[in-house]
Amino acid sequence: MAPGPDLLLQMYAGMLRVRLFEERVRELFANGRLPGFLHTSIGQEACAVGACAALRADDYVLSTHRGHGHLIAKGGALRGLMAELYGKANGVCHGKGGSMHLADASVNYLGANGVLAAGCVLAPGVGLSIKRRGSAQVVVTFFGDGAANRGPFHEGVNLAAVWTLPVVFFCENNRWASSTASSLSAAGGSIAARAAGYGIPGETVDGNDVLAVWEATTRAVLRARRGEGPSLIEARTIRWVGHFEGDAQAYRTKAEVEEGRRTDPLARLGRLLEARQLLDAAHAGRIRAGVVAEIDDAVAHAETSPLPAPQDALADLFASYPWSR
Ligand SMILES: Cc1ncc(C[n+]2csc(CCOP(=O)(O)OP(=O)(O)O)c2C)c(N)n1
Repeated sequence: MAPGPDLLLQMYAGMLRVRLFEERVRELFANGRLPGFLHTSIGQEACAVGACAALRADDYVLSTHRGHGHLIAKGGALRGLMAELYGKANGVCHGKGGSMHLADASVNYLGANGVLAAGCVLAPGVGLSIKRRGSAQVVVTFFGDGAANRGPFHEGVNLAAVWTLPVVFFCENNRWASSTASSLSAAGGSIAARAAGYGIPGETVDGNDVLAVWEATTRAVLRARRGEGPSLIEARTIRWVGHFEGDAQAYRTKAEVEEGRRTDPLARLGRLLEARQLLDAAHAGRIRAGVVAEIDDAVAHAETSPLPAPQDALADLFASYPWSR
C-alpha cells in the first residue's frame, strides 16, 4: 500500500496550505486583526493531512480546539475559514463559532470543539448513524494526548468497540497538554496500547511522517468500511509553537522545538518528492505561489466581509434535519 505521485503531491500542497495558512493567522492575530483565542498546529500538519488523505469526501471528521488544519485537510475552503476566524457573517459558522467552534457541513467536518475529548463521545453517535443507514462512510475523531486521559475517550472507544462502529480514534500526541507533559500525566507510556483494553487494533506512528500517517489511517479506514469496527492511532508529533498564541512556553526547552524543525514533515515529504523526481525548486515555487494567492484572497475576502447583524444573534442555533449526507 503506497500513495501514487498525484496523492503525494496533493499531500505536499495540503501540508503547505495548512502551514502557510496558520503562519498568516498568527501574524494577523499578533497585529490585532483577529478576535478571540487561537491554537495553531504548526509542525503537526502531517497528522491532519495524512489522515484526511485516507478519507473519501463523504467521510466525517470531528476535531479539537486545534482544528484549522483538520478543516483545511478535509477540503474546507480558506475563504469561509478565514472569515470565521475574523468573526465575519460569511464565515463557515456565520461568525458565531470562531477558531474553536468551527464546523463546515459542506465537507462533513462536524466541528472543532473546545471541550477536550468531546469528539471521542460524539464519534460513536456519528458511527451509529453511518451503521444504521447502511453506508460505508467512516468518521475520524482527532484528539490530543491530554484528551486521552479524560473519561470521554474511554467511554467513546468502549462504545464504538462494543457496537462495532466505523470510527477511527486519532490521537495527535504532541507531548503536551497545555503545560503538562504527557510523560507525567499519561500512564502506561503508550496511548495506542490502550486499544488492547477494548479489543481493537492500536498503532503508534511517526506523526511527522505523512506517509506513515496515511498508511495507518488507510488500514483503520478499510477495517471500518469492512464493518469490523474502530481502531486507535497514536501519531507522535511536535508542536512548534505555543499551546495558544501568546504562550511563553516556559515549561519546555528550545531543544524540543529545534527537534520539531529537524523533523519537519513538510521538508521531509519535499525531500522524498525531489528524490523521486516529482518535485523541483520551480515546481515547489509554483505550488507555494498558488497557496499564498489563495491565502491572500481569503484575507481580502474576510477583511471586506460584514460582521454578523445583531438581529441575527439567535439565528442558526439549531440545525435543521436532515442537514447532511
Ligand atoms: C474538559 C476540558 N478540560 C480542560 C480544558 C482546558 N484545556 C484546553 S486545551 C488543554 C490541553 C489539551 O491538550 P491535548 O489534549 O494534548 O491537546 P493539544 O492542546 O496538545 O493539541 C486543556 C487542559 C478544556 N478545554 N476542556
